[in-house]
Amino acid sequence: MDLSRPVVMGVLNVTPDSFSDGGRFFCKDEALAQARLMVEQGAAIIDIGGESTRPGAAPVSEQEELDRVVPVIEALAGAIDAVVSVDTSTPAVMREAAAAGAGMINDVRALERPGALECVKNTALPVCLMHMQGQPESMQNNPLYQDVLNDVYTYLQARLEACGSAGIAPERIVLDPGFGFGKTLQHNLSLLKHLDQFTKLECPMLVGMSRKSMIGAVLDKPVAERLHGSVAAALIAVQSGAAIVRVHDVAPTVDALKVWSAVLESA
Ligand code: 9MG
Repeated sequence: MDLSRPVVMGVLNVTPDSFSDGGRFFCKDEALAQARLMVEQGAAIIDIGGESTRPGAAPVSEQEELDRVVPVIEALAGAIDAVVSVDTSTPAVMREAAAAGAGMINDVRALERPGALECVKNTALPVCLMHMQGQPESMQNNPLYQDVLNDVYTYLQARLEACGSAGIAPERIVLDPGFGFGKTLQHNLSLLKHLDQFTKLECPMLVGMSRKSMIGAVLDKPVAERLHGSVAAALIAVQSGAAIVRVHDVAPTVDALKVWSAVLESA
């Protein structure tokens, strides 16, 4: 993956209960059409998830997750000019997704599930390790940190080390502070303000704030009215060193990044 310039990862939820699109892309054909559209709009990565990780979401069975994501990955891998990423924490799903052609693993639990480190080591794929405090069912019930920046940084550093010990080379790793995952508005804003600090970990950084409640809280707007705020947040993230921005609205984000790049490359 060429990350010499920031790239856009388009979100493709194949769940009936995701927070922002409410299962709009649950049906396979619609999911495929949406993925193709996002690639035409400039997405370099399509992130396919079969289990919602929104606050309060209940877990789904391994079989259900496999049934949702594997057919979509099979149909897309090799058929689109983008990397197909699988958003999962379940080793069996990682394995089957890799066999179906996925080119990246995005794990919001940073390979903490039993067997996940070993499984990823064997796939040889790049992997995103994200910070989350708690689990989606209850993570927004009073999240607490001593110092959010230091706590998240230390956690990611420890997971990077765990990957090294498990034989996963640092060149394969992408790190993500996990906006909205067990964090208050103040935690999220503070992480965004100091996001550049995470570049010291010397791995590409992935950031996802698209349509999240932190944008809603700042703007006092519902999910359907968070586009402009989400694009602003993505720009702040790339300005602070993010290599990948995970978004629902690919076209406006790609345009914003083009303007950002043009300015950066000007004399
Ligand atoms: C699956 N998912 C939802 N939000 C996310 C975020 O902010 N980062 C990553 N890596 N995955 C996310």
